[in-house]
Amino acid sequence: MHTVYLSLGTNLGDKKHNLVSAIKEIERRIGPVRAQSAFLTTEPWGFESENTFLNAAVRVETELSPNELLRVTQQIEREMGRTQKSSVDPQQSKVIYHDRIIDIDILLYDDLHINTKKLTIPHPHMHERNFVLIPLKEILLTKDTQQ
Ligand code: PH2
Ligand code: MG
Ligand code: MG
Repeated sequence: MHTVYLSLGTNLGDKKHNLVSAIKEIERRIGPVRAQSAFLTTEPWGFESENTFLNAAVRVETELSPNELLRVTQQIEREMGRTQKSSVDPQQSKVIYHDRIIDIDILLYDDLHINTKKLTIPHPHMHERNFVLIPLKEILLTKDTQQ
């Protein structure tokens, strides 16, 4: 079994419902959710939008490998209606973010360090984002809520 921390974010539609639905799917397809942060309302970071975010973090036990985990999180995003992914503006080598129904990012996977084209763990930007760090800190040292 592996312990992973995931970050969730949404800034479109019924945001609370989006987070609850995503966490349900995580529980069903990835593994038992052992800890869940509060839902935090945050301002868009790194791009301009009139839609504020609702962010959260969860700790999950899983048998999935990092690549399988990535595949399943992306599958949940797609099935929930995520359309545009973040992209890189080649002119300014800057990331372009879009409003989204749901974003599920892998923050930590045990104490693994992975750096491939598809996947970087720990998440390379987590340390500079309060919308990630505040929910993560809330659950990092908490006990499991279910066995
Ligand atoms: N996600 C981003 C970029 N900016 N800002 C907030 N507040 N919350 C997010 O989840 C978020 C963001 C890239 O995925
Ligand atoms: Mg993200
Ligand atoms: Mg993402």
